Amino acid sequence: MLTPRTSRSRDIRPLDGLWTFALDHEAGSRPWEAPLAVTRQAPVPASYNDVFTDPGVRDHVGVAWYQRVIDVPATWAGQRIVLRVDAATHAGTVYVDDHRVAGHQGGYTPFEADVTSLVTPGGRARVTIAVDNRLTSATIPPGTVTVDDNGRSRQVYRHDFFNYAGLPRSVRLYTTPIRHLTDITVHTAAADERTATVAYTVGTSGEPDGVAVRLRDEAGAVVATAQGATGELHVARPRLWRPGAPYLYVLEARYGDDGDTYELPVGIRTVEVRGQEFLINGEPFYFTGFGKHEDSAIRGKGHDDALMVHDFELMRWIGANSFRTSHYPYAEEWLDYADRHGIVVIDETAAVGLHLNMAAGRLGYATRPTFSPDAMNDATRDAHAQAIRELIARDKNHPSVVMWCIANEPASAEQGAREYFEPLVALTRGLDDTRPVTFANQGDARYDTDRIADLFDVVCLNRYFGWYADTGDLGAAEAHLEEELRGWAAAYDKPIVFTEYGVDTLSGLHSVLPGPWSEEYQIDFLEMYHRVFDRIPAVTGEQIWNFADFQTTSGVHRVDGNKKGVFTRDRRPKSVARVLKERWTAMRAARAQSGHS
Ligand code: GCB
Repeated sequence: MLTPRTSRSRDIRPLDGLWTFALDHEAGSRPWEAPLAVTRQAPVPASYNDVFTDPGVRDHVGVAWYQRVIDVPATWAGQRIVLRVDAATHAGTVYVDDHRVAGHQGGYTPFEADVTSLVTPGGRARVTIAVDNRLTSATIPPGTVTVDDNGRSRQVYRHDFFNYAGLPRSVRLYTTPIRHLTDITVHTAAADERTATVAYTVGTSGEPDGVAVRLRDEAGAVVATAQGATGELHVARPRLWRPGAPYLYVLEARYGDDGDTYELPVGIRTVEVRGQEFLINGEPFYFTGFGKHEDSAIRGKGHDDALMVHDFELMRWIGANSFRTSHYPYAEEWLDYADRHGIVVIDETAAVGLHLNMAAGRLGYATRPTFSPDAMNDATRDAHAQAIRELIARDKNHPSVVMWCIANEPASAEQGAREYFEPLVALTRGLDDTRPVTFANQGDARYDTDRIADLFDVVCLNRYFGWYADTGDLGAAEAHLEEELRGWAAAYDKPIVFTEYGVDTLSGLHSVLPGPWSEEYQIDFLEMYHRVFDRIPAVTGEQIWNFADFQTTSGVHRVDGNKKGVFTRDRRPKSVARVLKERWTAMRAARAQSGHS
């Protein structure tokens, strides 16, 4: 799938701004057939939940409606016109005037509709989008909707971040020529320093004749050309895309002499797992950074370029070289920026919460099987497969993406986990055999009880010794962490990346005797983990949970959200930030000295 970009053959009209907004019960039947009453207006891109002061909006379960009138430029006559929604969380149905033009399930990947025959250049059209935030066992992430005694729907889900909904990313109208490019896939390989290969496949709307591609370097000079819908570009003396030192070529694809043109940024790099090493361009890479969220006050998961650039800036300041898109695919702007600035990304699907019995053994709960017909079932797996397909279709060409993470903390020690995951891993590899595949393992599934880790290339661990277990006892936590890590390192000849470890920390709470929630405890906790990591060579990465405090559902475990951030929700550093900056900056300097990126 090609992300909309302008070119000499393509134009874009953003549809961001204020849309008329109504909850389902306020909208009447068939709201797409007439103008909605302008009682509320909701901003796009933004989640709707925290924008208004009405708890009925914040806690709404079900469909909400967005509507606006669009002007179609007269200059677009003779072009193909496409309406694209970057994300409708979690399901979207789109109408142009009275016609339903698209329906999509999955809240974090884009979808689009060819509306050429429904709109008139120089005319107007009414666009209506229904957004449904309900999570069920047939959605990713999964959830359950219950109805309480008062007839009110309630949404249950098994992840802690708030179930923000709406249109959190851009909506756009764009054009292509009628005969147009539909897709581009590139795979890069660098045999040695003298030559690299960019293998490409270009999809076209009609017969694939008249396809030409050329590769330009950053100075604009053409370094390779080829003809045909598939082929190879050979680049002499390639400049590689490296973490911290990115280099981007531009692949320009043309379809017919005066036809469609599309420019795709291309980073030449390789990724490989060898034994317990993670190699980028053949060199060992050690991940430093964070699990993040798309999350901020008021706009919820709404994308904002200023906030994004600031987050990247804070990551650069602190010495992070990577992040994981926990727990869903982020807006494409994140990946474009990561490509441009040399930040490494572990790209995750929205498969979070596939676990009914988290910590049940430890807490003494009764358990019921996670992988069963009335919980995570065939419909869940079908939705999960679709989530993988759409993630890879969208993000396959980003050099910053070095690994697919297909789930966060599934019940991987439970019966049925292997049967559930085996086909999904095969699907992922079938779609992209150039990147390693992983999942983030949860503490109930140890090296001796996990049933699926061998299917994957990298062991990613989320651990909370010293917080949820051994609370306040860092001595015991250190022993338990080390014992478990050594177990994984001995059992699996694979790299281990720590994808979560962290403690809730109330910014401003200080203590001479560091206890949980204090800033001092966060420092002691992270330093303890780092001591252990440094003793175990199989550990090839540390991504702290979380980059910033973020909003969660309300409950007895959280006070206005999850406070495990190294930064507060408004991006102020907690004391630990300087400690991390020192460690990661020193690690970066040591790597640079040894010639590694
Ligand atoms: C986890 C989850 C993450 C939570 C975190 C926590 O294991 O993967 O989504 O936010 O723990 O803070 O409890």
